[in-house]
Amino acid sequence: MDCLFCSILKGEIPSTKVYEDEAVYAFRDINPQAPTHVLVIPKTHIPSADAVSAENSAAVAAVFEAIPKIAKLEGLEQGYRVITNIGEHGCQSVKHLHFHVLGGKQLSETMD
Ligand code: DGP
Repeated sequence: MDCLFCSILKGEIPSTKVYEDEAVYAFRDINPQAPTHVLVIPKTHIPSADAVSAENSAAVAAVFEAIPKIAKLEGLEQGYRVITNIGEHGCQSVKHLHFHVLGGKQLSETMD
């Protein structure tokens, strides 16, 4: 399977690690949209949030357990935003479930 984020997990493509545990990897987005822009991914390949099921949702829980730790590491005490894009209309470009953690400034009120 040809997956960019699986290649990052294998170390075949370099990334700037922010956090890692047995189930989760977090690294800096190559094209940051805010002072902090971290991508948080499960180590298991799930194509998108639309493919989450009872069989794989533990990986998603692990991501959301990691996010507050990452926010603390990044000094996001004033708040932050977590986004996942799904499919064409959602502008998902990498087909490996990932959550954008954005912060470090006052974010806009719009989400479209
Ligand atoms: P999305 O559009 O939601 O699928 O987000 C994919 C993100 O992945 C996008 O913000 C840019 C980022 N990205 C793409 N290629 C790379 C890469 O090779 N390294 C890193 N660190 N980020 C990447």
